[in-house]
Amino acid sequence: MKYLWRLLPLSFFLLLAGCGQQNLSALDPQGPVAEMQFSLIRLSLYIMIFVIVVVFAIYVFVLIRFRERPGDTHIPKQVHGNKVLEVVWTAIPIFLLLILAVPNVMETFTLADTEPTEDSITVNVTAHAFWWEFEYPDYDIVAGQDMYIPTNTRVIINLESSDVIHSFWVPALAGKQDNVPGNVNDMWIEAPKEGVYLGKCTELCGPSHWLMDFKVIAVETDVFETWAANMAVPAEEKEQSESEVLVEGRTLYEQSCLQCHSISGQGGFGPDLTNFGERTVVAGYLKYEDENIKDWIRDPQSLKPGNGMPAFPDFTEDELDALTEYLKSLKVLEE
Ligand code: HEC
Ligand SMILES: [Cu+2]
Repeated sequence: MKYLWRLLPLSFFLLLAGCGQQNLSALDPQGPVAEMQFSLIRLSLYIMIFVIVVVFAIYVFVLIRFRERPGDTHIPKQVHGNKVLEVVWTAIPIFLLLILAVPNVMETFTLADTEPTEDSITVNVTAHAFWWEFEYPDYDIVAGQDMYIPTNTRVIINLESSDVIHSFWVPALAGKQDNVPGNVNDMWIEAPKEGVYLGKCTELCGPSHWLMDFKVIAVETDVFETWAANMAVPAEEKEQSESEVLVEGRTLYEQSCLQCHSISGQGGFGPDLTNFGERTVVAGYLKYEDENIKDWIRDPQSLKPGNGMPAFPDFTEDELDALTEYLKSLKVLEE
């Protein structure tokens, strides 16, 4: 047990050292929005520490200096109504609150400014129980689960919901904001470097709320432009593989899945799968493995209770293999 403690800093370090991946922590802020918010957190923390230290110091001093000694009989001098004291302990909190208020008010205006600029892009984020849809109005495309954005670009985000209240949170990039049905909330983010920024729904929205994960993937501007252009290619203009498995997979897909899952189309009841072959997880959280894709198709409800996809228990193993191969072949960036 004694030695286990020594491992603690190490495990903490390993936890933080996910390569190129920004974890679910607001304490390692990335980009202007998160940095501003973190600096406000820090400022209030410093003020609170200052207040606690001063109050406790006075408390301990008074405890010792004015304690009752054996044989004490006289009553200490009464200072009730002392004007100087009253003014001092009113002025100090006012002063501290001013230090807090000025940067807070100033930065709130900067953070609330979601006017699109010449270089900004806009993403309409719709939350569904229990997945995320990202619509890029300037590019006329829709993506599921992975939100690609260009680095060092102001990204204006409009938050909507198709069912209940959800909340959009990418801790490394910005504080959370709610997706409220029938209402649009907006915010902006900017990612300073390439990488994957983990995101989560943070409003209890149903039985699989805790599995409602997504990713913001920041890439260089030219990669983003390629991604967006390829996402926009209509399905019928895409080169289709002649491979027997893929043809079978595509046929099954068109029969059973296309009604909900668009490929190079404008959204559907379920996540767009145009670039499913480039996901790193299945349904937001399952490891990206053939077995998991097949398990998901067979019985999505046992993996994510209450989600909108029906079970497909009747596919044969071969059919599932073909579907899985086809799904994995859906790519827009790599070949
Ligand atoms: C009735 C509509 C519907 C049908 C039909 C349907 N799905 Fe789904 N599917 C969904 C919904 C909704 C989700 C999102 C589930 C969640 O994560 O909450 C989903 C999620 C998925 C995912 C995970 C997507 C991701 O981005 O990780 C895969 C893979 C998938 N479906 C494959 C299929 C396949 C293959 C078929 C056909 C055999 C199919 N689906 C048929 C509604 C449907
Ligand atoms: Cu949610």
